Amino acid sequence: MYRDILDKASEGRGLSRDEIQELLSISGTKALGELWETAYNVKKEQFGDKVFTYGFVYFSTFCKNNCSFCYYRRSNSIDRYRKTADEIVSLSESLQDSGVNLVDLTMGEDHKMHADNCRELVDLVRKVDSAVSIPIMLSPGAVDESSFAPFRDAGADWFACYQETHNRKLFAERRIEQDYDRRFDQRTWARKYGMLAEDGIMVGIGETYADVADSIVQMGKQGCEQIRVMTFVPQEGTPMSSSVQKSREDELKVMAVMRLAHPDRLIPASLDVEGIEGLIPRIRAGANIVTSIVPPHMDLAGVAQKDLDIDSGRRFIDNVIEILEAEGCRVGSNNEYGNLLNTLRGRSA
Ligand code: SAM
Ligand code: MD0
Ligand code: SF4
Repeated sequence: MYRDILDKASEGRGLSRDEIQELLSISGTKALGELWETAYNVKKEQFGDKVFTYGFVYFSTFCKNNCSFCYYRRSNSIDRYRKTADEIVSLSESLQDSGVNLVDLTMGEDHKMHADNCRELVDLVRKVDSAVSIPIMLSPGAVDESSFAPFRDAGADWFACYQETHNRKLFAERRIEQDYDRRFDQRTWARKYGMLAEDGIMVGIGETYADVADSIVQMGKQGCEQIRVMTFVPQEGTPMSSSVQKSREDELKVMAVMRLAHPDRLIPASLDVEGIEGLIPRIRAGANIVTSIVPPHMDLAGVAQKDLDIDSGRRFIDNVIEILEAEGCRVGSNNEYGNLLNTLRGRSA
């Protein structure tokens, strides 16, 4: 019975793989409401009313890969950009000034940045790190193990690389011509060299509840400090352009079950799926981080939603804070975020 499983989770007794799958299969307004409420309470016990905010700088949209779900896949003939180091530094500074707790430097798998053992990328991280005092997350795709120590030394605190699914067959269909194990190892390597790591999955790419349950279990085992789920948003010009986007409920359900299975992990509410409209439902389902905060009028794109809510400023920090406060949340300070990272580091040491 789902009620017993929810009670078990709220008492902090952990969840088995089968219990995770059972929770993923629940439906109906009453049961879903109970699921979200339990997840929200567990989040509150762990993190109180605090929510942290991450600024997003998608600095190069060039990519050598051909993921079937992604707008930026190499076969899509779109306009692309690559920001200069100076531009990226000043974007990061203005994000810091605006009050976000972290800057996420994200790119497509851009040949130029990956060349020569990621020399340019390491330089870039070093420059951003000397310009800002908030933590840095790096999301560069899959790189060689030899790049991790240089990333860490240059000042990257976090490394994000999402498996999307832990079903190897589905991975092969979606992340075309990419190596499952190499992608999985990115997060192991990041942690081995002293960085924090983020894993993530997508819903709506052909997965079953059994696949999602496996992912949630594997995310627990790998130990990444931050874990996420995002709904796949169909993209023009891609093989999945006419797929149907799953409902918000699907993502919220997975998010809540992640929170119950792994109470102490950071879980983002991404503004990149539904824009600002999607924020509060995700917070109510147990998220404690807001990601994909993008400054307006800087010609920066999102990933799943390349322009939704960006130039209107609706996806910028002031608006996010106002909405969170109206919900009774408090935006955590940089000091509090720094303390949280120290705790996470201590836990994985
Ligand atoms: N290129 C790097 C990589 O793939 O790891 C880093 C950035 S990539 C654009 C970040 C993530 O965006 C992907 O791992 C995927 O989870 C998500 N994403 C890409 N296209 C998406 C879409 N159409 N809908 C939802 N999420 C998407
Ligand atoms: C987000 N668009 O947080 C960003 C992206 C990459 N580390 C994160 C998927 O939604
Ligand atoms: Fe490239 Fe990342 Fe998009 Fe895949 S998800 S095509 S690696 S930008």
